[in-house]
Amino acid sequence: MNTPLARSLWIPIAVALALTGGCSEVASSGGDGSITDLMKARNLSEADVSAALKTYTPTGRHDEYITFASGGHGGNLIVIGVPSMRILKYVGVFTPEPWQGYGYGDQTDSLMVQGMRDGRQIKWGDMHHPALSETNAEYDGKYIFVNDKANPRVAVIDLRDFITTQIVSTELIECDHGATMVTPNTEYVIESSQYPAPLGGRYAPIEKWNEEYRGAVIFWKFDRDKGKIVPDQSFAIELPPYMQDLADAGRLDSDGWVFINSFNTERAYGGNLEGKDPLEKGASQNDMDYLHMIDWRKAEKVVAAGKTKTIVGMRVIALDTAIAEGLLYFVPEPKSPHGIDVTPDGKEMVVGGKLDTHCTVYNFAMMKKLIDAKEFASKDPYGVPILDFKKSIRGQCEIGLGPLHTQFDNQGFAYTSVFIDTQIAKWSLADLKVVDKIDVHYNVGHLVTAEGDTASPDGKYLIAMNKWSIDRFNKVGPLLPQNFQLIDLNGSKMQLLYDMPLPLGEPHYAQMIKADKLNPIEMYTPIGTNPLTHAKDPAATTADTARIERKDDGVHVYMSAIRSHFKPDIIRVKEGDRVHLHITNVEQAFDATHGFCINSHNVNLSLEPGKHCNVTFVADRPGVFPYYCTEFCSALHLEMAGYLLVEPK
Ligand code: K7E
Ligand code: CUA
Repeated sequence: MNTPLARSLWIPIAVALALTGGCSEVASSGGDGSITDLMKARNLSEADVSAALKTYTPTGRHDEYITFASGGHGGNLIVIGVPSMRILKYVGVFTPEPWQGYGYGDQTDSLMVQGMRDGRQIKWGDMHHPALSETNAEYDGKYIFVNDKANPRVAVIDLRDFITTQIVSTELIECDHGATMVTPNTEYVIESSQYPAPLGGRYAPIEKWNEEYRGAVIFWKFDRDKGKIVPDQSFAIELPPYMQDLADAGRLDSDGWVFINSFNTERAYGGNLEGKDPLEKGASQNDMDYLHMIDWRKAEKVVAAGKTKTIVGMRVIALDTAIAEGLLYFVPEPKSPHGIDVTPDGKEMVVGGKLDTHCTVYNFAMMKKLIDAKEFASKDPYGVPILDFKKSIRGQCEIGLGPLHTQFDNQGFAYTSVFIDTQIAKWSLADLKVVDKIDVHYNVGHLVTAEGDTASPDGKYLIAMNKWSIDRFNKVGPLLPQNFQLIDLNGSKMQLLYDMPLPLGEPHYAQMIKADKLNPIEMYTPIGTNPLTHAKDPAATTADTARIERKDDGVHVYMSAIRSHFKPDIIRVKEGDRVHLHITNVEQAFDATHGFCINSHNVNLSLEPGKHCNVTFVADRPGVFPYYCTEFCSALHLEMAGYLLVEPK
């Protein structure tokens, strides 16, 4: 079954070759001519102009939707306006982000510490799946969660100010992928593993795969009032050593359940240098893998009854217990599938075939009936009950080569990304028939539609998140940007509107929310607010209380910032002193942000209006160190500076 994968490489290359003959440049604008002259001068068709009119957003106008896209290897979250496709922000999450001072001061350093794995600082993340917080299975615009697949971690971003406020990680698992997804009222943030390993970071020989290696799904308890994940109230369920893949939470009819698909139920682990089949061959033998169904409400009760063991601080329901308590069921799914997406009404689950040309539509009521009647077709080697495939599905839709992820609109249509065909397929959920297809460029992974994974999708817009861009943009060397393609869903035929290069990582997934559901603050109040607590910092300063105090633990500098000075603008310390800077931006004018940096000390802060930052460092080198404001805040911005004087011992 390696042909489709091989073809995935060939098709874009063939397309590229076909295109190399044609010139795809657009001439420069033809001065003040009429529209027709402009079209001619720039070599634009009517379809081009219609696409431009649908995305062009004049200065001062705002976008209707906001997309939160994963930043992939960049480890940061990207905020994009739709339909203009203007980038509005990168939110620092797993990777230091200098402009926001993220990772260059005490508060954000503490987040980097939360994100350590086994005591080691991790300097990057592989972000895959952002998930907006939900109330009654609708985006509520309050929080967004993201995962790091490589160093399994989950982060919480507060949408009051679009900053990361927490990172959690458990050594229980070594890699995640079914993350992050939320339950319909954000009771839990889901993180399930991908590559099995002995739970808890132990060593076991890989030949002990079947006995010692395991997967797990973690239910991170979210406390909405505090805006924090509570690790002590979280729990995990042990899973067989298959490669669990994507996850989605049931809603409405299927509320209380979580669905996770899987591949490598063959339990292959490679060994191609040791005379065995390569991993991907071993993992593609079976015609069926298993869709996991997990009853998380029942699991909560099992946890409350104390039927757990604790591994590296995490309460874990053992696989045997999960089976005995009726928490875990399997349904066959063809064949090394990829996406799993619950339909808006929560009645059905769509699974993308990946190595199979169909999307399979599972019916929750049918599956639940089999479970309630204890009617099982067989068991897996660990004793997990398996439902009958035919009795669990309503049907299949023939999609094309390499169907992956599915999103929905408000007209009863599903949209599936088709990786190998590099297309988006629009199909009817009611009669399981494709009604339209559109080419994308190239090798689409996820796609996102407006509120497309909630109980009431909006339709309107779709973004194809393409892995390859080949010939779409000017050449920039061998590493090319990703390509987000905006597609209009308003007509009966899908229309390609816009290509947006993204040059910082492979974004994978995104969420698209109605912009007016977001209600971000304009500045921090009261003055001196610490963004991590959203309360006034004990060390907050005003211009009147700015001062320098020598204490047992070092020199404390209480500093205010306002256009166009820092107070104090001279700091005198002795070589070897520990310096604690407590800086408050006392401005209350929208967008009056100051920056603060000191050379050679890795100190760089962003001080938005009302914000308070703390930063600690040792003045271990005698010398004269200018500090200055890094935001061009005023006519006297260049004068907004001062000196750190470190006197030799
Ligand atoms: Cu398909 Cu990580 Cu969601 Cu990428 S995964 S595409
Ligand atoms: Cu403050 Cu420049």
